[in-house]
Amino acid sequence: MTKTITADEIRELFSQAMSEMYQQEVPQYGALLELVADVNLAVLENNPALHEQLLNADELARLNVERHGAIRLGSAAELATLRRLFRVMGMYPVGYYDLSQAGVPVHSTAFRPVEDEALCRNPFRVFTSLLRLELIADPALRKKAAAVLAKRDIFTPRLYQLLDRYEAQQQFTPDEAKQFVQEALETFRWHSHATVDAATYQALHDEHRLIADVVCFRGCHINHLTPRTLDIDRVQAAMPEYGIAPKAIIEGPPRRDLPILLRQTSFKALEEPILFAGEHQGTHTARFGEIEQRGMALTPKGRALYDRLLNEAGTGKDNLTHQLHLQQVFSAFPDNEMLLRRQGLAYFRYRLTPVGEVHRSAIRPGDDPQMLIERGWITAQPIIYEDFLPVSAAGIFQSNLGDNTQGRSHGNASRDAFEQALGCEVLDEFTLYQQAEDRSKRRCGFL
Ligand code: OOG
Ligand code: NI
Repeated sequence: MTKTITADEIRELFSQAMSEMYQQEVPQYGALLELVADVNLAVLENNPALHEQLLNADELARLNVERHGAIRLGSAAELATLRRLFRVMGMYPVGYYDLSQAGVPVHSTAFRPVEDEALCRNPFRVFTSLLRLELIADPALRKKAAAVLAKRDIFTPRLYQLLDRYEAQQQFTPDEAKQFVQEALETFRWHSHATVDAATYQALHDEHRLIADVVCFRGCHINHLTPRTLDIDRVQAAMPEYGIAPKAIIEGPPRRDLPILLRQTSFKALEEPILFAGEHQGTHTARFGEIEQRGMALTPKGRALYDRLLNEAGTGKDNLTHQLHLQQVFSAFPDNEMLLRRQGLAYFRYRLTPVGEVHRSAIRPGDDPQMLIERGWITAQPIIYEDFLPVSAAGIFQSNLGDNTQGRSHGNASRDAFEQALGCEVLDEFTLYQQAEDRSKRRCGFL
């Protein structure tokens, strides 16, 4: 029998290869990785309780391999092939994000693993956006962009062969997997030669910087990679020391005892030399670095409260004022595990304690988990949020598009069109978290 390799293993190889490539391409990302590792180590040293909690929740092992990336695609066909590519690595599209509300002419999903074990091993995610050509106002420019995109193929011929082979066999040999990782990497690589002349680039750029970024290159270069930190405020404060200029404001909820959802910040995109068709020299800014701190996943009820408070808080100009204001507004969001649980605001994963194991047969479907916790038979751990936030994503996009791109609010989501391009429906994040919680309840015996 030939040896095979699992989707988890291929994802791990790919995520590692991608990180190495990006460190070569954007050395500041390497500096950021060092800073994040230093801060994470210090946090764990100073906070044995957190160390213990992460260890028990199987969160510690994945911390150092954990990252997400982002790409922007130009056509439905590209998105459909990316879906095939990510499937090989056990990554499926979760969620629909409409960025047009923030004046960014794309809509997006996140490809990520969905099963507990896969997430625990390596939760590599790729935020994947599709350009919406129909939002280009000038019809001539729209046609031009479509024509340029129609001429490119962002995948290598060998990659298509490998995808066909994978789909026929439903598996790869280790050697095929190695080839697959190499070929897939080509799609995400940076190309300093633009495929258009300077005038076309400028026209697309003037319509929206993002359109030039998507349309004018041979591939869908990875535009950032994001390690996970345990203390984003500390990383943000230390960035200048490491020669990195952070964006003004940390996106997402404020600092809390029990972190919720996702907090993010980034450093500004680099200005990189490019060569236009016709050999004119120019520059392009697209690629940057980002960090994130993840907290617990919220139920629809918790999320509605988050969205309401975030909206109420608005955005501030400097981080300190903004964070203080956020903290005031978010005092309405319980920061206590029992309240979060009892009010049904967040998802939890339940586990039997050794004592609980002994009493397993006495636990009945419908038992109140709070009672079981108080007896010391089960523990509840928050389920970590594995997804993204549209308002934060818009803030990250904006910070790299120059501060003068104000929201042109097209504001019309087009989920059907996105799913048609993708070739399937996106999975619903809330359903996935609910299923994870329910599985854990069933294992304990009270569901
Ligand atoms: C994606 C921006 C969104 C995040 O983490 O929310 C994002 C992009 O700039 O292509 O990466
Ligand atoms: Ni990101």
